[in-house]
Amino acid sequence: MTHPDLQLEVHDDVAVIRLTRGAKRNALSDGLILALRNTFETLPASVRAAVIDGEGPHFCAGLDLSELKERDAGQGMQHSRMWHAALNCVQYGPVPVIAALHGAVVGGGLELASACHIRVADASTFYALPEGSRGIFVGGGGSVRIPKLIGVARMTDMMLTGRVYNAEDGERAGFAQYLVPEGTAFDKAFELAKRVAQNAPLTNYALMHALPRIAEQPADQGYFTEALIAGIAQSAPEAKTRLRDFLEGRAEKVKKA
Ligand code: 1HE
Repeated sequence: MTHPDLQLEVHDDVAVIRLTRGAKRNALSDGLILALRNTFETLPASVRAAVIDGEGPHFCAGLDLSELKERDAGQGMQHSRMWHAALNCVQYGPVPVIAALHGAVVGGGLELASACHIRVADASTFYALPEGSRGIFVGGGGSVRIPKLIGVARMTDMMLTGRVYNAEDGERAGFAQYLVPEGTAFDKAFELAKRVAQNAPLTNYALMHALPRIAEQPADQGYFTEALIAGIAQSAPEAKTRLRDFLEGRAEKVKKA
């Protein structure tokens, strides 16, 4: 499914998915959300990692407010479920996704960013949840994912008071794992994606699909699930080759940070 506001480029094993609705600050229309879902569902098999970024001065202004028409409760619920399905395709899709953030990362834009596996923010980035002021609530999975990044107390404060986090405070709070100079988020995200793409696919799969589920399980079940996925990962031929490479001095050592 192609969409005029979404661009997919494949650079060898890295896909670059770009919101191209800069004039509207990459506001997410229903069509764009569906196209995003379709893009993650149909990524070429050669792709091992993805970068998502936004054209223009802002990453994403969230829900397209011009589409927020009169909906009854059932339609509102279905609309939110549509977002859930799409952002689940980002989080639990085929490959790790790295968000390159700049400018506004607000509302549904922050929900999209929080569905990604790594967030790289440049110094122009700011984070907000204006839903509180617009008389609505998050509906794109934000109440599940955002507290996992910054905690329930910070999210509550943001929505109650309209608090905006700048890039530096945002990184400290846990929104982003990397903070880079203005204008360099995409380059850093792409560099990380190239690195991520080198991992054994089963390791990446375990990190994307097993780790978040294990983290939600009671400890005893978590240990058991961990043992299962650890056994599966190390039985892959690629794992055996990589271990042999290390033991025979061919693999990179861990270097001091
Ligand atoms: C939009 C949207 C939008 C901009 N829907 N059209 N999100 C918000 O409440 C954030 C609303 N947006 C803003 O606060 C600002 O636009 C920004 C801080 C992101 C950017 O400011 P700025 O000065 O660079 O741009 P602008 O002049 O405000 O916007 C440029 C155009 O984009 C303008 O349209 P134009 O036809 O007058 O040029 C804006 O109307 C349009 N635009 N943001 C529609 N969001 C699953 S539930 C999720 C719930 C939410 O996400 S609620 C939060 C929605």
